[in-house]
Parts: sequence; structure tokens; C-alpha cells
Amino acid sequence: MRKRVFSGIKPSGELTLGNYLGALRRWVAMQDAYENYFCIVDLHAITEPQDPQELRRRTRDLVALYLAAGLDTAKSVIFVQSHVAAHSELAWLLNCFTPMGWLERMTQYKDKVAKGSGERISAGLFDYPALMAADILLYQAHLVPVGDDQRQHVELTRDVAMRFNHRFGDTFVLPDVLIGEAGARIMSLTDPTQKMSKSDVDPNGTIALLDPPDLVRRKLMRAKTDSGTEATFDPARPGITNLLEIYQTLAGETAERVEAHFAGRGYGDVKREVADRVIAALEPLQEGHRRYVDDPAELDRQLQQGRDRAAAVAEPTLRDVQEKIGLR
Ligand code: AQP
Repeated sequence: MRKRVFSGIKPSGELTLGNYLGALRRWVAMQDAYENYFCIVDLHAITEPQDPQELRRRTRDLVALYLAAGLDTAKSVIFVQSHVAAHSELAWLLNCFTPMGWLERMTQYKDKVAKGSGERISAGLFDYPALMAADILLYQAHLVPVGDDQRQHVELTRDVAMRFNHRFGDTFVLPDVLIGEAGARIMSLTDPTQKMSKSDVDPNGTIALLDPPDLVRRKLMRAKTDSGTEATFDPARPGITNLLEIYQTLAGETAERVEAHFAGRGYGDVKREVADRVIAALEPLQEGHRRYVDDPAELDRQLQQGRDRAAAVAEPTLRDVQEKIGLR
């Protein structure tokens, strides 16, 4: 039997190169080997304020990008989280089995609180990991391929599952996190000490997957680097290291070969070649995206099919949990 994989992306902004290299591109590469469930996690997006029109558009955009990137519905179930009600239902149940202390330790929550004003932080943002646990556990997923920033949430999912299994008997598969070797944490182009995020307010810090080629080149040529000249991976020089990592991931090379390729050349050369690679990688994505967006009926058909296939797996898990805790 093939192992099951679950992962998702929030439609909380325009998809970035970080989301692509840390998540989407890896899903495509591994989809032949597993039974896959790939979700657009709109319920996670609303943990922070969203414009309803934009949310609707971005959700469909994301489906189109999943398909354009090469996810194939013959190999992967692609669906929108809120279309399968079991996600919200199990999230509530798991809430009641997740200690507050565990949630308080999540660094993503702490980072977001530090950036925003405390008053406006929603209970949903605090509770985000319980919903993420529900997403993963509903499908009895063995593996969760994510970027490095989500490692802690998958570990919490595992702890919640273990706790539940211990109390009520074998119910959930314990999932393992799967982090890529390169591209797991792409950093902002304007502040390379921060990860590239789709909700970044500075548009120059991120490359959006739908950015036109000239804009991609401009942003990369202006990417913040130090005053050094040697193009080597070096944690003390996060700007150039980030650019080399983007190059490495797209070229599928080892770090040593990338350093050898750029030996004796300046940062300007690195930026130019990274821009060439990124633009070449985005071109087929943008073209595929246009094709799907131009055919809304086909997108709807894919989503309906995805919903049905996902619900067929999620609903029996939910019923089992309801029975075990005495709701049925
Ligand atoms: N900079 C990144 N480098 C590598 N991987 C990344 N991911 C996100 N940013 C990077 C991975 O993309 C997947 C989808 O993430 P998400 O949308 O569920 O939430 P996120 O991790 O919070 O992504 P963002 O872009 O930072 O969204 P906002 O700004 O809305 O919070 C995950 O696998 C993630 O690891």
C-alpha cells in the first residue's frame, strides 16, 4: 500500500517563490510515489483578516496554480478545505484535547502576535494548529511535506494524535514531517533575516508566482546583499546565501557545485543568473494558470470531484472519533 501524503497552502496572499520551492514544487516531484491529498486551506486563511472577494479569487487562483505546477488529479486529490465540513468539525473536537500550553509555544503564533496588535489577533490564529492537526489526521496521512516554518505544527499534530490514541485506542496514524534539503526556507529579498511570506506588506521582499518577468528581474537585481564579493553559502551573509539557495533548488545542484559555478564572479552575476532561472521556472506556471483561469467550468468540475474524493476519506475518520468520545 502506498503511504499517504497531506499538505496545503493558505490563500492568504499571492503565492510566493517560497511557497513554490518549499512546498508546491516538491509535491509535484513526489506525487507518483504516494497517495496524495493537496488542499487549499481557506479556513486557515481567515485566521487573519481577508477581503471576501479576494479570498474567493485567490482560492481559485491557487487551484489553477496547483494544476499548472503539475499536480495531476489522476494521482492527487485536490480540494478546498472548507468544502469538506469534516475539517471544521474535527478541529473543534481536537480543540478539546489540545492543551493551551502546547498552542502557546508555537513560534509562528508568537511571531504574528509580535508583528500585529494583540487586540486584533483572533482566537482562530491561536488555534490554527488544532485545525491543521484535523486536516492531517482526517486523512490518516503518514507524511506531511512542508517548509521548515511548519515543522513545529506537524510535531504538535503528532503529539495530539498520540494523546488521543493513548486515551481512546488506535485512531490516528502518527504523521511525520518531510522537509526538503534545499529551498525549505526562502528568505525575504529586502530583509533576508525574515522568511519570504505571501502576507509581507513589502512587495519587493517577495517574488509572486504571477509576477511578470521584468518585475521578477528587477526585484532580484535589487535584492539586499552585504558588501562582500565572494558568492558562497555563509550564514553570516544571509542575502547572498538566500540567492544561492534559490539557484541551487532550481538547478537541482549541490551547494559545492553552485559555489564552484560562481567562483570568482560577483554578486551581480549571481543575481542575473538567479533571475534567469526563476523566470524560466515561472513561465510554464503562468501559462498553465492562464489556461485554467480561462476555463472556470473545468475548474469547478475538478473541485467538485476533489471534494467528493476527500470527503469519502475524511468522513469515516470523523465518525470514528465521534463514536470514541461518546458523541454517537
Ligand atoms: N519562505 C518559505 N520558504 C519555504 N517554504 C515556505 N512556505 C511558506 N513560506 C516559505 C511553505 O509553503 C507552504 C504553505 O504555507 P501556508 O500558506 O500554509 O502558510 P505559511 O507557511 O504561513 O506561508 P506564508 O507564505 O508565510 O503565508 P502567510 O504570510 O499568510 O503567513 C508550507 O508548506 C510552508 O512551509
